[in-house]
Amino acid sequence: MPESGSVPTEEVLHVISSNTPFRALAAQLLLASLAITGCSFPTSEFHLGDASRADVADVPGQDVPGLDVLDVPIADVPIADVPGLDVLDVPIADVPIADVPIADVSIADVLGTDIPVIDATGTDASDSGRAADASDVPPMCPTRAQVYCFDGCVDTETSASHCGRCGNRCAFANAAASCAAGTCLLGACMRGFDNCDGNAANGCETNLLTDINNCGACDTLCRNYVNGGTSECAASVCVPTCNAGYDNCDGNAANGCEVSLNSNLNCGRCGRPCTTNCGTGGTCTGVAPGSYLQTSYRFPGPSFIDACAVLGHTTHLPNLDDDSVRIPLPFAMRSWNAIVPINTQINITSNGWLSFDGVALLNYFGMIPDTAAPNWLVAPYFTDLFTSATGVCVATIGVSPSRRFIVEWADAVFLSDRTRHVTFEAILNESGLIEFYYDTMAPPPTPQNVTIGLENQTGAAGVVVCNPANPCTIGTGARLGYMVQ
Ligand SMILES: [Ca+2]
Ligand SMILES: [Ca+2]
Ligand SMILES: [Ca+2]
Ligand SMILES: [Ca+2]
Repeated sequence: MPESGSVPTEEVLHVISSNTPFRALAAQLLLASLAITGCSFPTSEFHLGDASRADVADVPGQDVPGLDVLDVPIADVPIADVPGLDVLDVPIADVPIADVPIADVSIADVLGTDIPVIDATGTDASDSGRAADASDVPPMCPTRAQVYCFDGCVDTETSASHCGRCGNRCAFANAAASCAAGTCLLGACMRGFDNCDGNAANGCETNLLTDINNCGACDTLCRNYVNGGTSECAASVCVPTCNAGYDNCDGNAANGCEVSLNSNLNCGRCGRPCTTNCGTGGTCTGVAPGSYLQTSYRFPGPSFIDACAVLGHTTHLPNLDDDSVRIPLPFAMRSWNAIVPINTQINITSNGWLSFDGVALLNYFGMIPDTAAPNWLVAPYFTDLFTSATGVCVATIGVSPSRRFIVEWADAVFLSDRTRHVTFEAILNESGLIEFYYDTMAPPPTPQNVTIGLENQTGAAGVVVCNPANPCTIGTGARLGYMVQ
C-alpha cells in the first residue's frame, strides 16, 4: 500500500493522459510548479485532494486531489428573484387600502319628508348641493311644521311669502292675498275693483270705476240710452251722453235722457220753467228781459252746502247785532238787466241780506220792493239777527263757468229770542242763478218780521217770497231758486 497522499508521478501523468479535459491544464500546472520551484519533489509528498472523499470514479491510490470533478463546488444557484413574491429581498408590496367613499345615502327627496342638513351657504349636503327648498327641514326650526326658507323658519302651509314652497309669494292684481294649506288664495279686492271673470290668477282685473261693461258692479252695462249716444262709466255710475236738446234731468241713467229741453218745465236746461212758453233754443217767450223765474228743483238735486267746511272759506261778522262787510264778487254774473262785474264789492250784513250796490248799510228791517235804500238786494232771511261766534262764512266753489259764491249765516239767533237758531245761505251762481238754502230753521218770534226775495237796482221791482205784510213759512230743508231771463 502506498502511503496516503502519495501519488507516483507516472500515475499523475496517466490521469492527465486519460482525462483529456484536464490533461493540458494539469500538465501546465505541474510544469509551472516545477519551473517555479526549480527543484524536484518526491511524488509521495504531492497531495491536492482528500482521499476520504473517494467516489465511484475514484480509484484508490490514483485520485488526484484538487482535480477531482467531484470536488468542483456545487454551483450556487440563487433562487430566482421574482419581484413581488420574494419574501426576503423584495419589499412588501404597498397595497393601499381601498379608498371607498362613504356612500351618499340621501333620503328620498319627497316634498315634506326630506331631512337634509343645511350648510352655511344655504345648500343642503345630502341633496347633492341643490339649493335649499321647502322640502328641507333643518334641525334648527323649532317645529316640524316649519321649514327654513332663506332667512328664517316659516310654515309654508300658511306663509303668504313662502306658500307651499320657499320663495312662492302670493300676490294678485288689485287684491289682497293669503296662503292656506300651501295654496295661494285670492283675498278681498281693492275698492273699485272686482274679480268679474272668476279667474283668481289675474286677481281683481276689472275696474268698476270706469268699465262700461262692469260699472259699479260686475256685468252692469252702461248701454246706449234713450235720446243719448255713447255712454260712459264715471266713478262707478253710468252717465248717459245726451243728444242735443235732451238731458238726464232726474239723474237716473236707467231712463236715459228723459227730458226735452224745449219744454215749459225745463226750458234750455233742467229745472228752468217758463211761465209762458219755451221757445226755440231753450228761451222763454213772452217774458220781459231781466225778469227772474223761479226754478223748480228736481229731487234729489242741489242742496245746502256748508260754506264753513269748504277749504279756503273766510269768516266775517262774528258775535254781532248789526254790522256789514264788503267782499269782492269772484266772477261776473248777470243780475236783472245788468252784468255785475267781477270784483264788485258785495255788501254783506249780519241781518240776513246782501246787496250788489256795495253801499255799507246794515238795516235790520225792510220791505221788497222799496225804492228806499238799501236796493239791489239779495235777501234770503232779512230780519234782526245776532250772529254766532262763527259769524258769516264765505266760500267759492266750482270751476268757470260754473262757479258758485256762497254766503252762509251760520247758527245765528233772532235778536228778540236768542234761543231760536237759524242757519241758511244765499248762493250766487256764475250762470245768473240765485239760490237760497235753509239748513236748520227755528220758527221766527211773533210778530213775524222776515223779508225774503230779490230787489232790482232801483228798488222799483222785485221777486217777493215773504215780507212783513205777507208772512210765509220757510222751514228746515227749504230751497228756492231764481233764474234771470
Ligand atoms: Ca280675475
Ligand atoms: Ca234719466
Ligand atoms: Ca241785528
Ligand atoms: Ca230798497
